[in-house]
Amino acid sequence: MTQARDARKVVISGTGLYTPQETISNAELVKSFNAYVELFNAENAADIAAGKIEALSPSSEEFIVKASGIESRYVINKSGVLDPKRLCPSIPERDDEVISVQSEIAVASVRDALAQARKSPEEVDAVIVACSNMQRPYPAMAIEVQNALGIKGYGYDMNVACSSATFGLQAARDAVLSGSAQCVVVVNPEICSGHLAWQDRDCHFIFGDVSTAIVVERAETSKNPDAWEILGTRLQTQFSNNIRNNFGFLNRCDESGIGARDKLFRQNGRKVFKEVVPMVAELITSHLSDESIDVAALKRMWLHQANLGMNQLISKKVLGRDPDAVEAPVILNEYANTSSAGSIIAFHKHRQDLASGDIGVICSFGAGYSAGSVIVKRL
Ligand code: CO8
Repeated sequence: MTQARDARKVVISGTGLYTPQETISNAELVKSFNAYVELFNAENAADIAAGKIEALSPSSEEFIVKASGIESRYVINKSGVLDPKRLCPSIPERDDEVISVQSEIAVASVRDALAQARKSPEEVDAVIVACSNMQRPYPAMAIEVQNALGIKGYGYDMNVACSSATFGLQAARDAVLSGSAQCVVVVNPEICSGHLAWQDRDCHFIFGDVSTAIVVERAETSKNPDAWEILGTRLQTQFSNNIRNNFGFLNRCDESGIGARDKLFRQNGRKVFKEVVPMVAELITSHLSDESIDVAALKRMWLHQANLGMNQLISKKVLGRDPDAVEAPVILNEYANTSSAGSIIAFHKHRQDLASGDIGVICSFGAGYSAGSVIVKRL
């Protein structure tokens, strides 16, 4: 009987993290942005004076920290982002025969996760690349990652913006539960720097690059004593244009829109803040209730890392009081918003102190809108 129950237990048996080597502090970012503003305003002085275009305003470190809690970010390429005449990462294209940069960082994080799970690639039979932006439509990034690691079985890509990791976790758990896979790796290679309008003062500070990976399998096959049972998953989506990116394969069919601002990330940050906080608090609260878990038993919330104030408010709504420093760990001060990877970085770095039987929630939220809640218990 116990064995039969164990066979239905699905666990996270390892997580992995790849962090790019280059960082950009707010001071460096603001300096190069403000140099760009000066250049732009000087080059367009006549049109600005004639009222044809508006002068650009400088950014400020104080605003960034106060509005978001972000202090720095990691990027694949720093020099291109900080060049005021470019403000875009410089990432050379590679031959088809060479692994793509997104798969390369994905593979690094999968290796880290497999080492923690004490698994070899031969023991994995599915790869889900779940993230906001794929480097190309096909062949799927997941199949390239699978090939690079020598994993059998299958791989596919999925995109639910910032919620991709939790949606991937549900897909992985369902596959293991149904028996269609034995061990699934979910990987979140986020190269947000490539989709960010670094020229836009409202959002130039928000994102960073990183890759995270998660190994999902049955409890009975797990070799890691630090495994976390997935007690339940809950996903929600609700259409909104408040976070949007119109980049896509049809762009070339209307020349007038090529290179326009709407082909990169843009948002109405205030509206997102106001609308997503209650949605997420309600998702976590109702999910806990449906799993018959008292909120007092919730030891940790590994939340999506977009905005410090947002996380504090969500935690407060769920707990009914202010969270203490360890209950809702923050990594966005160092990493910025890394889209789907944020909650997984928090889980990766801030779970070792919890005891057997402790319960926590991994929760993502973002464009779509989309939100995902994954309740886990340390075995
Ligand atoms: N420096 C100085 N001043 C600034 C700056 C700046 N950099 N930027 C704006 N200001 C000014 C504004 O112009 C405004 O001035 P005024 O009052 O005169 O109009 C004032 O500061 C206040 O501006 P805001 O109202 O915009 O400031 P907020 O306090 O709302 O803070 C935030 C802005 C930080 C964006 C905040 O609204 C926020 O974090 N909201 C939540 C957003 C969120 O969580 N979004 C999730 C998006 S991520 C996602 O879904 C993944 C997408 C896929 C990833 C793609 C990768 C690129």
